[in-house]
Amino acid sequence: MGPCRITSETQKGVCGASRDLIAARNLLRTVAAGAAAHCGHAQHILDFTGGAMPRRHTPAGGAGSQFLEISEALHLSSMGVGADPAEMLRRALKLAALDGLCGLSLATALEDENFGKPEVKKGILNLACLKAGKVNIAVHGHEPMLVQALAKEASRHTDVNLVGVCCTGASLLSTLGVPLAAAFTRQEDVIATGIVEAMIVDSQCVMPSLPDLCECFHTKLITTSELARLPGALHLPVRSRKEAVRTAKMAIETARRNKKNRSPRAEKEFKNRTEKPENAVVGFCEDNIAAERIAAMLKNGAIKGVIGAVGCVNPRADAAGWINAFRELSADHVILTTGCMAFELGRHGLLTGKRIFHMGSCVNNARLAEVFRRLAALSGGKIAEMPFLVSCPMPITEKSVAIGLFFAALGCDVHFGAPFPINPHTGAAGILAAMLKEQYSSAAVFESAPGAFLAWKRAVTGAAPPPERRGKRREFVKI
Ligand code: BF8
Repeated sequence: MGPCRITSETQKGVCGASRDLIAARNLLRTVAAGAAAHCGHAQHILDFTGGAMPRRHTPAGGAGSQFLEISEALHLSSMGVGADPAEMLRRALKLAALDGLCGLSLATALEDENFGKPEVKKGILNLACLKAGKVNIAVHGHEPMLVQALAKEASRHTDVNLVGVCCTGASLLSTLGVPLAAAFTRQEDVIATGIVEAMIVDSQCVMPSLPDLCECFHTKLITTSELARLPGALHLPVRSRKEAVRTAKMAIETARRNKKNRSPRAEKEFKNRTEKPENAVVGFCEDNIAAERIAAMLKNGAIKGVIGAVGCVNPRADAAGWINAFRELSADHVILTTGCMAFELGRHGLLTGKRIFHMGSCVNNARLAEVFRRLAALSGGKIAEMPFLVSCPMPITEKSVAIGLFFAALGCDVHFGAPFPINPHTGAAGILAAMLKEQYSSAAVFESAPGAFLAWKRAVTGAAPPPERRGKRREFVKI
């Protein structure tokens, strides 16, 4: 009895659950968790601003009904409730669409309205944007309610260097051009430089290792979310604009006072590092991406398609291989990127704003959806008829899976690398494929090897692979 794992097609669990039921149930729970994070993020901004849900983002069931859907999905997929894999998968796709409306799009619209719309600008990335001679403050997480007040307050202190981490950092980079020190996998490295006086975290993708790690250095860990508390951290809540201003002042003061505790050895070691800040062009959004030009390039064949490179970067995957794959594809595709993938592409010097465009944080995948909608409209077609693909090559979190299926629900083909959100060889994957094809005119592709993914992409776009890849085509699984 438990955990629900089955190794063969004919086997059933002690309770009678089949492999397909277990696979479908797991996918639904994954999407529910991802949607809960994004919809919660949007709701927290609404709570912060005291605003109401805008009409265009209100689901058919009324404001707040997205949370009921999430709750129903968890109920349905718990032990001994639903036993129909098709119903689970239907719900998963519905929830992914709701995630797009009430999570990604709503959070993006609220952030634009309250914290400013991104503008194209130069930015810098990686750990080298920390400064040995300054009080370094890193702001990390996903819900950027503090950052405007923090950036304003930081600008009053010439000795303070503010940097971002993860999606709060991507948001700060896009709107204010604040340097982005790290994405998810490198958040511990920021503290381990030994020259960060405070790390202020809000919510999501904040490693539980941070309190222990901060114990090893002088870094003060500050939490701001009522939901995401960390043991031993200083909690300075950000529940309103007034509180954001107060917390920003207190956090900066705490960090400035803490500089005296920095180890001179850590400072010396940091100065000896050879890594340089990586330049990038950032701040792209649906309003400044030159959709007419991209539509014209699609029409005249200058590019073969538009690819969204989204989601996490997994140290267990061939991250370098994926970066090379997108580098290669950028020769004849426009690539829009967000979240950790955007940081990783930037770290490799690829965010030049020519073919690969930084579109912000993971909730800002709503911007990709809007660009797709506009490109389809300019081309006189539907999203499903356009050469669009969203690739999520290393989906660590549930959020990445919800995002991928949101695009599939829009009619866009979606690629998932490992770990696959559903075993593509199960009957459940077959049901999902049929639903995507019949109801959403889309497909899902599962491929964990960058080279095989490239071969597949070349095959579907009709382009010849570069000479070194000829003869190396592998099987891929398209459902
Ligand atoms: O939401 S890409 S590891 S940081 S989940 Fe997290 Fe994955 Fe990074 Fe932003 Ni998105």
